[in-house]
Amino acid sequence: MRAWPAPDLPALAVTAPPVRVHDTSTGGLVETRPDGPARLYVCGITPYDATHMGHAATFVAFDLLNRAWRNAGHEVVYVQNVTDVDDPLFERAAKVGVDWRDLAARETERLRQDMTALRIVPPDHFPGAEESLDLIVDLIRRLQEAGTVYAVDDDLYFSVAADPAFGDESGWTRDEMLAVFPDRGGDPDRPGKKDPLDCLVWRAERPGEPALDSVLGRGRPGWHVECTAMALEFLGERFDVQGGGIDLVFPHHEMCASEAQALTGTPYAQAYVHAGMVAYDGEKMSKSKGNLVFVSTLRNSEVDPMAIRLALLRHHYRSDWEWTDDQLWTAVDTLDRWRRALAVGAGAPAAPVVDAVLLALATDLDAPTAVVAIEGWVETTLGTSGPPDTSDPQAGSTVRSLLDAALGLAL
Ligand code: 5CA
Ligand code: ZN
Repeated sequence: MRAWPAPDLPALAVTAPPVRVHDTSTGGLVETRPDGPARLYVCGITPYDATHMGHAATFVAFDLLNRAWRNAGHEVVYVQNVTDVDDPLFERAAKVGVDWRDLAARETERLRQDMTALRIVPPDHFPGAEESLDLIVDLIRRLQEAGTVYAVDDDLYFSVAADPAFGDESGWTRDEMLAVFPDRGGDPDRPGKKDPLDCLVWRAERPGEPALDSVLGRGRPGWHVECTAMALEFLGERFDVQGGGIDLVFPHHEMCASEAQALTGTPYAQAYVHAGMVAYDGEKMSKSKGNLVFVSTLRNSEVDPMAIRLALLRHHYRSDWEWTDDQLWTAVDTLDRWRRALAVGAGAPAAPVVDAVLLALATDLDAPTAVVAIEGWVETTLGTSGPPDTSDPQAGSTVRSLLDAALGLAL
């Protein structure tokens, strides 16, 4: 699919440090060491509703990674998928009486506009599952040939026993996995399965359900194998970072990793990076619960998208936090001060703040620490407590470029 227009990325005069991120599978910080272009896959939306603050927070987090890599001198190949063949989309389309393809197209277009407004660097590949059907089916057939897939009635399951490393991505015990599997799309109790944790890779057509034509017959792929196929196709084996929200640690990323590992014998990704969950009204913001704040609603109320972005950046991407509207209004006031400081032209010395911001972002994408460093420069430049410091004649333009290149804030 078509992605969205790229924002300008100002070049910085200094090179940022190597990027370290928290890897779920090892439980600690790892340095990314891209061999050639840095390769990133982020699990994108299931397009049945508009982009909410939780999605936006996750996409901003991986946008910080993309920018940190670029500022460290790497090229980046970024893939973000659109899950346009899956149950929640079909269910919503049936409920509201619209064609599922029309619903997916409408919400994907809204995402493009939201991502453009938030200055998210677009993916180089933005594949939908339906348009990728051939390569997904091809992967299922290769899994079949490798003896890792079996049939239950007319459906096909991936056998987790085929992967000795199953469980390594999440580090979860079987009991922990079994406890959440039914609520996260799994069917542990289906008769005929070899292991309750095996996951569906092909669902044969059922009366009244959408189905696609393929060499496997009429039906549709399972969710996990869609992402595995798209990631391997566009990034190859052992790509640098698999990203997404922490709700995807199990089963989604575990199953993706297992399918790839069973087939290729090599790890799927080098690091698994997960963003915390944004809540609203006391619960995880989710389309199924309906407790949502949409980016598009705020955009349509003339809210400055840079204030939305700053409100998100004030939270570390790995923390779970709750959205409240006052955070947005605080961000509007903060940006007003920042713009006043930038308008001075000269300002407090820029070099230390450049170093502090780039180091914070290279250290597990620590945007809150970067924001504090900017605040310090703004207050010194404006002279909030003492005389204004305008000793660096280039400070305004240097900090403006830094904000844009590293944090995606174009002021
Ligand atoms: N289409 C699948 C991934 S292949 C999916 O999870 N879609 S989604 O629309 O539910 O979520 C899109 C992305 O936003 C995923 O990376 C998901 O982990 C993340 N996400 C969903 N809800 C939240 C939330 N409340 N807070 C933070 N991130 C979230
Ligand atoms: Zn995914």
